[in-house]
Amino acid sequence: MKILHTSDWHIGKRLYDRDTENEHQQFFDWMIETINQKKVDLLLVSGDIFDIAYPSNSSLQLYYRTLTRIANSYCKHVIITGGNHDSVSTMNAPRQILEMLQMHVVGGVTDDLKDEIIEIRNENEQTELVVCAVPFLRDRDIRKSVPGETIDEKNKQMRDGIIAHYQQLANEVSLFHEQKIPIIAMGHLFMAGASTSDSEREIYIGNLEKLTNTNFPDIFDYVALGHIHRPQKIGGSETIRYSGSPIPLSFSERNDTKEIVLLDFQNNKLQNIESLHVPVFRKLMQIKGTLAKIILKLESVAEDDNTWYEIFVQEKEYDPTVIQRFERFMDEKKQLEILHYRVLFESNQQSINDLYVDAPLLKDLKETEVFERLIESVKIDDKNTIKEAFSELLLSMNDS
Ligand SMILES: [Mn+2]
Repeated sequence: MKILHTSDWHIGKRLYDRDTENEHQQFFDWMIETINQKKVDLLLVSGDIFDIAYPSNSSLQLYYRTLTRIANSYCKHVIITGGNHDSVSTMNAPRQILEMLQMHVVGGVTDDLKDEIIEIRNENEQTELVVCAVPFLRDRDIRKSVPGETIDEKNKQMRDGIIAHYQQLANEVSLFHEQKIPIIAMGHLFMAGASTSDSEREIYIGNLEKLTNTNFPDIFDYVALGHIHRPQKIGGSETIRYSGSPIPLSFSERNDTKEIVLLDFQNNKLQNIESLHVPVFRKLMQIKGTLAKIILKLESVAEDDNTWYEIFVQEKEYDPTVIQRFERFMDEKKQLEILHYRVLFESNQQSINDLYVDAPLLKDLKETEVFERLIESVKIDDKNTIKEAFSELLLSMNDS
């Protein structure tokens, strides 16, 4: 039995003002081709299907079109879990229709743990594999909040709650394990030592109490993780992995190799794990330097170049003509896809222009960055407590 592990599609993601629909479409084309070529039986998607809780109609259309194409491919089973970006109700809405296509959706935790246990059966109705499809675990799913507790206590309880959840599932499926049926767990969470990029919501990552490999019961043959956008193994283990996002979701991921993970089970044993590199559908490039250097570099770009650029012009001395000259250059080179640029001067000129060129746009800042700027500008004794309270509020907002 061949299984494909992917996560963090983030359908509907925008990079600055561009949507990534073309890139997603090209990824899905490639993935379905790969499914047929490699004869994949089961597809696992570990959370963050959509970038936002209430996706646009065109995002939903792309999702359903892709699922329909998968239903008509070699792959006969699909398991999808909700991530922290996904709304439980959006994910669960088409659940019953998708069940008819052998597609299982676990949008969020329910009262019944068995909803997370999915048996994959062969033509003879024998269970060949069991998947513990754990969605993103929200605070309210696993923890009772107590007034007055500190964020450290809260984090520790969250971590203990996550560990207990996996342990309960392991107990539930232990009979299958005794019958030597392989068991896979899914998860959408942050593990200690994971290397992050700019595009995950960091609130969860701020937790002091982190999960490690030994927190997973050892009856799981493989743990298919989502949430972190760089593909990686955790704690040197081959079988506890993040597949990462299939397309770069921020310029900080511009040099990462994206992948999906192919598992091969033979005679109830995991025989082979292979990471398949996703082709680069859209190159992202960041250029930093003086205006002269940047123009020189962009001058030599090929006519049919479709790279998306992020540009930082850095000059030593203040010169108001730099912006004008750069904008004129961009006017002449309209085919260049410059998504974002900023002009910075090293010398500290005290002029109104300075404020203009140096201030980042509000839309380019994250909520925490805006709050931190505010906190740094006022006199408060205990800034850390205020920042923690803010993170906590954000967390509960994003959880709802
Ligand atoms: Mn994600």
